[in-house]
Amino acid sequence: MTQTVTPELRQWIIEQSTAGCMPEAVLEAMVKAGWQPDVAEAALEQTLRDHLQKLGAGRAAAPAPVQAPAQAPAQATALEMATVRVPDIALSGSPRRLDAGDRMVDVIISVTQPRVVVLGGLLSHEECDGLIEASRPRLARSLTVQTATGGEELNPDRTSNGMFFNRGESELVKRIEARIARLVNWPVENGEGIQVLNYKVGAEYKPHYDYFDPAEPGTPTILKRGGQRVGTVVMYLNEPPRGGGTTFPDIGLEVAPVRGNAVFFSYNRPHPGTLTLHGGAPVLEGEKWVATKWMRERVFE
Ligand code: PD2
Ligand code: ZN
Repeated sequence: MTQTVTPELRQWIIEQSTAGCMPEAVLEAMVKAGWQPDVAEAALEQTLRDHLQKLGAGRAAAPAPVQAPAQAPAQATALEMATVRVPDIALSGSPRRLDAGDRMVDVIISVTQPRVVVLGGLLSHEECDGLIEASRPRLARSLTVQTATGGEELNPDRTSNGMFFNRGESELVKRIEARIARLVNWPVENGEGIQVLNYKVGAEYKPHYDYFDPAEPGTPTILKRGGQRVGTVVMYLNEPPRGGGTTFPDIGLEVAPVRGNAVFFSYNRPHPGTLTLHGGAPVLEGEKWVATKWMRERVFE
């Protein structure tokens, strides 16, 4: 049976990709809809390649019908070109423990869609206390990057106090940054400075995405420095007796704040389809201290 790729299918592929769907998901949907896998892959490949070329060169691509699977081209495929690399933890073979260079870290939970990994013992108790004490005198009511202008603003959804360390500003900060970089396979230079947050009873961080919203007018200014955020590590520095978990509403996951543990998650595009909506649940008793490390696509100066 020969299947011919129609202009409507090409249009649909472009719409899905523009809406933030991953090429793999578009391919899966095509196969489910009855397209032969090799025809679907060739159609996707050709359509994305033409579309990327059109965007890049500003000229229209000739709508050539796609036939049999093409010979694998020597250069990067359009699928590869459309795939963004993000920080990730080497979990093939389901290791229980990971070598973070100067310390072994436990894998407590790992989720693939979205990529979320809960790590046990990323920090020692002494390191947690060291971050808290170094940050305490510098705490101020948390600001959030204001995507409307690229500046910073008080955010009512985030009722914590916080501060940023400069990257590499102390031996402790340097050691933790090197450990995270090795674990998530992402350069230290692409990381923002570690942020420490302190939540009192009732304080919370309502569900949000950590990437910058492309629809906001201030986002292009923010992205000039290192590009998009593509990964987050939230480290728990203490244990509130009740409340204060990190929630992922899209996947029904709540990570308990356990001293020294951390949750890592990544997002390959600034889109809710990444399922990385997450929040800090209200602290019900005691206080909560966390340190957050955000990773950018490129060097963050
Ligand atoms: O403190 C948390 O659990 C939390 C939750 C969501 C921190 C962040 N986001 C963050 O720092 O981005
Ligand atoms: Zn967040």
